Amino acid sequence: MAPIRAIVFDLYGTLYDVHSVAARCESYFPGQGAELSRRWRQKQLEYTWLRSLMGQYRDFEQATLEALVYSCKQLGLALSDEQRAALCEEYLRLAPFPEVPATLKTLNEKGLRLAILSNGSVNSIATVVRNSGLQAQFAELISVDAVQIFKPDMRVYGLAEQRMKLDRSEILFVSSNAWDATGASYYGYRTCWINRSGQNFEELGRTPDFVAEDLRGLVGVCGG
Ligand code: 2OP
Repeated sequence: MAPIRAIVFDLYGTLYDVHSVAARCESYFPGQGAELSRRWRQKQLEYTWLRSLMGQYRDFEQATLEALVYSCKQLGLALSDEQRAALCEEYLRLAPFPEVPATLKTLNEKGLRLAILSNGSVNSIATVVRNSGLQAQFAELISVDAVQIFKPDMRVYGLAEQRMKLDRSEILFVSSNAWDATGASYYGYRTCWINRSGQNFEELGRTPDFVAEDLRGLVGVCGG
């Protein structure tokens, strides 16, 4: 088994808390913030999968906007243009989970190269990472824009191997999205599923090589 030389992270839900937008949702729609945030995230993912299957790629920012409009209509919430712009802007200011900054620093100090591979657009990924001050932690920021199709298409996972100039056997892929970890596993990466909320894994024919409650578990996985 080749030693792990790089860790490639999913972004939304893995490094950054997508539900950090719930507070702004709640300020606009009191009592509906958490539900809107939950439905918005689920519809956003559904739209990425559907657009990939239809061959109708639009970037993640567009999918995020369309999912917000749908979710507000579904909940009967009157979304103004200003609110729509402000909520989508929140997606560019997501908060990293508490343990992320220190753990990324530790992993870098261990000599591992770190990267992000995300459905996000080139602009979204760079903006989220810059807004959280973590840009120095990553050797590569990799967007599906390069292949114009979303995860879990195999062409997406191949981008990390290409950009990192490593063999897939040398890369650990990390995601809190079990379907994403499954796709990476089928591509040939070793995978770590970040299971923050005690969920069960997907029934899609693969299981993760490692499971951790948060990123701190990676330190042990990579020779703690
Ligand atoms: C990401 O690609 C899957 O949305 C998740 O960051």
